[in-house]
Amino acid sequence: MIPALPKRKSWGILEDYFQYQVFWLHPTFLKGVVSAQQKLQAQSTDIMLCNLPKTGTTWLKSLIFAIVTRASFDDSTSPLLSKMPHELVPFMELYHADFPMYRDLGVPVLATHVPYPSLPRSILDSGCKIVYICRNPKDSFVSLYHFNTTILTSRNLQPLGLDEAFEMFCEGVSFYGPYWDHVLGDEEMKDDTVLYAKKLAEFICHPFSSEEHQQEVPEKIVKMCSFENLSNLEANRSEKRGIVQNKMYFRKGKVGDWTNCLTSEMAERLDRITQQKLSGSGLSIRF
Ligand code: PAP
Repeated sequence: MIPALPKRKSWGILEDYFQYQVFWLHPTFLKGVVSAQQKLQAQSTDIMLCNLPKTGTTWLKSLIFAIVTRASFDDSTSPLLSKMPHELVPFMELYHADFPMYRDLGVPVLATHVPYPSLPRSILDSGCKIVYICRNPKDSFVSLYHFNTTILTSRNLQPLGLDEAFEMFCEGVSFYGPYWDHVLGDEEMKDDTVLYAKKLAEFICHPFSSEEHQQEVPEKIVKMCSFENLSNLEANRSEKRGIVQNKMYFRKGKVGDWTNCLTSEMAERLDRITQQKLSGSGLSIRF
């Protein structure tokens, strides 16, 4: 099937992107997506975390893992203190292609970058909870650009220049892009993380009790999962998964870092595209 799909040069990695359904992917991920679409056996108790790359996967994985496992672990015993969140919450496209029932540590949380309309039918039929996180396109683009550049440089490959990567992103050609076809929601989580952690816990059927509120359990979880805490842990600073160093998932963790990378012309162009693409949808993204 893959050779028949529309193809574009990718952001500098050797493999091209192929357009499957609406989004662009490297063949390795594409095979995993198709296989998960065919084989995944979702359970009604599963919690699916869906989002575009570089929009908050690591942060949300850590928060959801901490919320769901808080009866067994607290902020001094959590596996999050010694393992990278990506090790604790498996990625559907990589793990569930071959192990459709796999749940790491028995925790029913899975993550995927597949957009909603392309999720495996079994997820939609199971009635499981789906949590979607989104981040403004300028910071998402800049984060993806830095990640891509770091990986390619570490492998002595030539990364795509900023202007060319930006052009492709605007055209919708990026890892799991187009960005605009994928997103919904906005970025309140950064402003009041404790409030949104409480809402999240309620939504995934793990609400905090009044006793837990008194003991400030939500606050402790948010602190444990903060960029400042996670990025300083040994497991996230020095370990590696395949060719990717864990510390690459913890760059700055800030809203608005795009100002250090994009010209005002580029920013205006991306804002314009976002406004056009989302107009009439009822969705809004804060610029
Ligand atoms: P992924 O989709 O490839 O797993 P993802 O975790 O979504 O990546 O994105 C990484 C971004 O989240 C980085 O943003 P930056 O490049 O703009 O700095 C990273 O710093 C940020 N990040 C990682 N962990 C946290 C956290 N606990 N809190 C806030 N931001 C975080």
